[in-house]
Amino acid sequence: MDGKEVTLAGFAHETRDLGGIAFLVLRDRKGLAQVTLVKKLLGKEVFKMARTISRESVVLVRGNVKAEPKAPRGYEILPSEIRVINAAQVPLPLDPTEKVECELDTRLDARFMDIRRPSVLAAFEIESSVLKSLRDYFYQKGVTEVFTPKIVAAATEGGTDLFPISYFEKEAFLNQSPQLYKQMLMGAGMDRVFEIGPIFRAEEHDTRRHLNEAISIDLEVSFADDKAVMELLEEAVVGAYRYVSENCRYQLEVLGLNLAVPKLPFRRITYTEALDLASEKVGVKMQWGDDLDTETERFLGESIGEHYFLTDWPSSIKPYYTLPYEDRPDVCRGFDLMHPRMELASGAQRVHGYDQLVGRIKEKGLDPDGFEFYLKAFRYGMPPHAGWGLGLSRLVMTMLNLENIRDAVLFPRDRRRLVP
Ligand code: AMO
Repeated sequence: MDGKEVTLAGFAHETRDLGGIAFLVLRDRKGLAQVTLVKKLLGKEVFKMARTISRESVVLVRGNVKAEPKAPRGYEILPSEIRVINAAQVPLPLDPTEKVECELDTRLDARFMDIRRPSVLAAFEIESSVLKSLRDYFYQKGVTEVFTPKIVAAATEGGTDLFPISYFEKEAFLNQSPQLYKQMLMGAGMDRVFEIGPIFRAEEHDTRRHLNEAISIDLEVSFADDKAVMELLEEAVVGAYRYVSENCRYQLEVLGLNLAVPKLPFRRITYTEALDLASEKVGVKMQWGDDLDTETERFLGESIGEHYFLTDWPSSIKPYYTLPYEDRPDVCRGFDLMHPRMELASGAQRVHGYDQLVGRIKEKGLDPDGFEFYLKAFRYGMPPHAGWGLGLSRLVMTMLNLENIRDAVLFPRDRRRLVP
C-alpha cells in the first residue's frame, strides 16, 4: 500500500519523542503501525497534541503509507489528521506493552486491559480457531449441534459438587455436565449430537487446571462403542492442532511457539498397564481400584511424553452410566484422554439397558427416583451409544503451553473470584 491514503484507528501503544520528530505507535489485534510525526508537516499545535497523547487512548489517524526500511515491518504512516477519539486515564492498571511483568491477580482484576496484551489476546484468538475447527469437524461428520439446559433439577455425576440456585419456589442447580441430556437425545433418535457450553463444578479446588465454570465440548453418538468415539476424539484434537498451525501463524509467532501437530493414533494404555508402569517408580504403590493420583499422572505423562488414552478403568471408579465389559463386569468401557500434563477429556460407552442402569445407579449409592426423567428415556427403545466430554480450556492451555488454566479463560471463575 506504499503511497496509498489510509485511515487507521487503534490504541496508542507508545509515543517516542525525538524533538522535531516523534513516533506514535498504534496497535490493534493484528499488530503495530508506526505513525511518524513531523513537526514541519503537522504544524506546531497538532504536533504538540499528538506527542502527548496518553498511552492506550483510542486514536484515529489519516495519512499516507510510506515504505521506510527503518520502521518496524518496513512501513510508516505520514499523518495528515490525528484525532483522539477517547483519551485513556493515567496511570494504567497494567502495562499492555508487556514490558513490565505483573501478577496474575492484577491482570485478572483489569482483564479488559490485560487482553490488550498481544500474547494474552493471541491465546483467545487461537481458542476461537480451535472451536471453529471442532465445529467444522463435527458438521463434516454429520453431527447435530444442540443446547441443553444449564438450570437443572438433579446432579449428573451423582456427586455433591453442585451450585444450588433458587428457582421460584423450587431448588435448582447449575448443571455439571450435559451428560444426561445428550444421552436422552440418543433415545430421541438424534443419532449424533454435540454441544459446546459451560459446565459448573462447585469443587473447592485451588489448582492451575480447575475452575468452577468451564467450557466443555460434548459428543454423543448412537450405535457407537468406546473405541469408535475415541477415534473421533483423537481426530478432532489433531485436527484442531493442524488447523491452528495452518491458520494462526501470526498468533503463534506472538506466543513464540512452534506448534507440533501430534501424530495419530494416540497410544492406548489400560488402567492396569498404567498401574504397572507407575509401580516401577519407587514410592508409587497403588492398588487396583484406586483412582490415579496427580503424582502418578505426572509420572505417566513424563514417561509417555505425548497424548495417550487410559482405557479399561475399574467399574468402581467410573460413573454409573459407564458400561462394564460383559465378560468382566469389574472393568468398564470408560476412557480418559491424557496430555502429558493433565487429563483433557473423559468418555465411555454407556449403559443402555434400563435394568442394568438402575442397578448401576443403586450400586453407586444413588436413588433411581431422582433420575426418573432420565431413566424414562431408557424404557422405550434406547440405542447403544458412546460419547465424551473434552475441556476446551485444558485443550488450549496444553496446546499453547500456558502455565495456568486462567490464561485460557477470558473471565475465570474460581473459589475466590467472581468479578469481573
Ligand atoms: P469429566 O467430569 O471428566 O467428564 O469432565 C470432562 C472434561 O471437562 C474438563 N473439566 C474441567 N476443566 C476445568 N475445570 C474443571 N473443574 C473441570 N471439570 C471438568 C476436563 C475434563 O476432562 N460427563 C462426563 C463426560 C462424558 O463422559 O461424556 C464428564 O463430565 O477437561
